[in-house]
Amino acid sequence: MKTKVAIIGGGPAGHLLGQLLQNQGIDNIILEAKSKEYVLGRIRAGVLEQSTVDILREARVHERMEREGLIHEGFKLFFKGRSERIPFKELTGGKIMMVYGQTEITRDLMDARETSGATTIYEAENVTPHDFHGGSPRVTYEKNGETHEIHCDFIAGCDGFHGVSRRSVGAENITEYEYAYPFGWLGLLAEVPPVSDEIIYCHHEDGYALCSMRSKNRSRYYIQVPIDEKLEDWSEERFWAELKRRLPTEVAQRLITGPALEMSIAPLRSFVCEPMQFGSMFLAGDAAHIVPPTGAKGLNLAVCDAKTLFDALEDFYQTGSRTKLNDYSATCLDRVWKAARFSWWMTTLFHKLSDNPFHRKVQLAELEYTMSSMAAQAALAENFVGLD
Ligand code: RFL
Ligand code: PHB
Repeated sequence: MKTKVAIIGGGPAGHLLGQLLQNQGIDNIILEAKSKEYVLGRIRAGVLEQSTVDILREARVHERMEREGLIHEGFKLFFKGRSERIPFKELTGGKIMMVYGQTEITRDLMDARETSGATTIYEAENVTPHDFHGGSPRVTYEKNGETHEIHCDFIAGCDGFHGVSRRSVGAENITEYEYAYPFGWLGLLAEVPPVSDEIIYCHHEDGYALCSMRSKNRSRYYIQVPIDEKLEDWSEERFWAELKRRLPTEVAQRLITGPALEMSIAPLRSFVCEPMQFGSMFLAGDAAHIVPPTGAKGLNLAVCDAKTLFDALEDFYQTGSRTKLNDYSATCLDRVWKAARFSWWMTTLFHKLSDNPFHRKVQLAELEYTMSSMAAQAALAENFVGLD
């Protein structure tokens, strides 16, 4: 087989890149290790920056998002019995966030791809990129016991943190920066109305809590748990009781509980690899970087990478210039490190970091300072809605 761009991974980064290329008639194939149903069954992010909304519009997968997505203009912030609000729209000259699940974006992109007739190979096994430093880049994979080979101009490694693309790069060509936090998030999704029409970030002495949503009838809640916590030790009743205990009383009293559609624990990690380009292979999204979800940046970064790579590929196919391709790493990493910094800052500000009361005192001082300073609130808002 032959194509222009072989895309490894059919998550949001891979599917969006495929859609943008497809719209411009640039031939591409997506190789996804899992089935379509498995990919759509993963519950992950839900908060989109304005720039992500704009890119999805450009990709022409915006109709359902605009119908069903919820526009947010601020978020709530609870600490030490105080209930505050960050009006980010007001503080950023009009920028909003959109609540629309990653699962829904992926579904919209899959539907658009099916309509376009582009090729996606699901349940592709042993996907392996070859010769991306040489003159004949290609990707091999196995399906139904047979080995296949795809010759291509470029390989896009969009296969997430545990994917094969980054692992295929020799250690001498890559630098990895990593920090694993000693806690994770226990998340629960339920078909109940959200406790608030805005997202709530809650600092509590026993650990962080987050109240979010996917729609007016579907809520997503998280609580901080130790990294070695076992999911089987958490019944739904125990989750709801602990969430209520961490929320201010008047909010806990309003909380509507219901059967869980999904419950899972996600470890929190900061990770960046440099560079993001290796010859004719480019990494995009979680394959190149992971941020803890506290700043809601992971999916937004993946979308920005896919768009930056698309712009560079489009320029190459239109003009023959490699300038944008050669700038890909530097362009992405500038934004990635700023998001890594913000996500780390939000994480260390809100979570219980240790049993040492010094940490909590400093966190409370920082939260109080933030609420007393318009400049600090503006900096928080500017980073939350996404830097240009
Ligand atoms: P994805 O979504 O991980 O997609 C990668 C795809 O590649 C496939 N794959 C392979 N395909 C072929 N061959 C291989 N060898 C392959 N290995 C893997 C996988 O099956 C998958 O379909 O990466 P992408 O596209 O870069 O998108 C990134 C986002 O998914 C991610 O940044 C966010 O979801 C992160 N994240 C969250 N971000 C937020 O902003 N807010 C959140 O609440 C939030 N919650 C989460 C999260 C990530 C989680 N992970 C990674 C476990 C919750 C979880 C549990
Ligand atoms: C979510 O809705 O899953 C969500 C919201 C805000 C975050 C992280 C996750 O910061």
